[in-house]
Amino acid sequence: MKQRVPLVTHIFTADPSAHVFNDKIYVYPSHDLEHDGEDDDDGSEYQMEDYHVLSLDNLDADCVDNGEALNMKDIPWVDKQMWAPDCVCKDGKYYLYYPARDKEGIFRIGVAVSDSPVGPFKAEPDYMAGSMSIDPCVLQDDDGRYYMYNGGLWGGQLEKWQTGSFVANPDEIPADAASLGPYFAELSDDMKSFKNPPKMVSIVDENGEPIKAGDEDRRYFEGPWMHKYNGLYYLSYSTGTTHYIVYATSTSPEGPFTYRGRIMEPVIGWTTHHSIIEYHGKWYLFYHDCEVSGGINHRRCVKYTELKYNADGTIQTIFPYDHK
Ligand code: FUB
Repeated sequence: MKQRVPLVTHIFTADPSAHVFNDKIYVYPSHDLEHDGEDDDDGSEYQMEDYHVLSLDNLDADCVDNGEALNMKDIPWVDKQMWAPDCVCKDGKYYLYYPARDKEGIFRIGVAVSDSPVGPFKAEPDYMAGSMSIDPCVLQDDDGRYYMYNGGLWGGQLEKWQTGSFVANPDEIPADAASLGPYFAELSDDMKSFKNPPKMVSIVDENGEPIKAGDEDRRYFEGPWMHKYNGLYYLSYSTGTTHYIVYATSTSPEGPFTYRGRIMEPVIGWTTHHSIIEYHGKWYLFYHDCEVSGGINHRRCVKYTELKYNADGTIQTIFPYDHK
């Protein structure tokens, strides 16, 4: 597979969560559906209904679409919008975590289980108790614990949960107030519930001051990913309105995370969403853009490129179209 070209083009795919299971690469993307509807700030254009798992035997192999792995028609609590998923393995079982709107229009996180990394996945009948918002990603830590990070502003409804309950029309957060972070929760042993209610992690600057809500180049918007490098926890995420992928680090999975810099400059299309994996001693960033569709925001394609660290653990910024 070449870098910086779509993994597949027979369907539109976005929000790639990549993992290495049994020495193969598996990518869990959203499946963008084609339609002619308008875009809005609520993300109504993202009308996904199912998931397909992509796989690569190695980085020279063709990418395989393993077919439909889960469809919303088989999930009693889901009304619409199966957005960015993630998958982890525990004791030979694969757990697919996905956000979707419930029958009241509120985003929740569901879980579905399979004996195979490519599914089919069987969904639990209800969403995870205490879950809210979008974009789950799960880290399997070195000690065998599993942590979920999730949340997204605007269409992802993160700002609607500031009181602990869902508020349909919250006041705007002042620009000089601390920005919201993603939620963090440890998963229970059954992988289908949280050990404790999710709590927000804090992202701070080099002086330990919270990144402000008005700091749109650095504040958290959506699409969290968590990986570890040399024992440090790297929380990376999209800044949404400014279209960067940036990162912050901590010695603890719960943070606080200190902002460190930019991983990728904007891609073609409004959203930017990624994951990071190590494969055979090198590091790779999986991401999406709208180059193939000519900038149609809900017709995205998943790509990957190499990611490089500096000796001090900082990440070199990627310019997504510089190879051309
Ligand atoms: O794909 C729908 C939404 O767009 C995702 O949940 C966000 O991260 C953004 O990529």
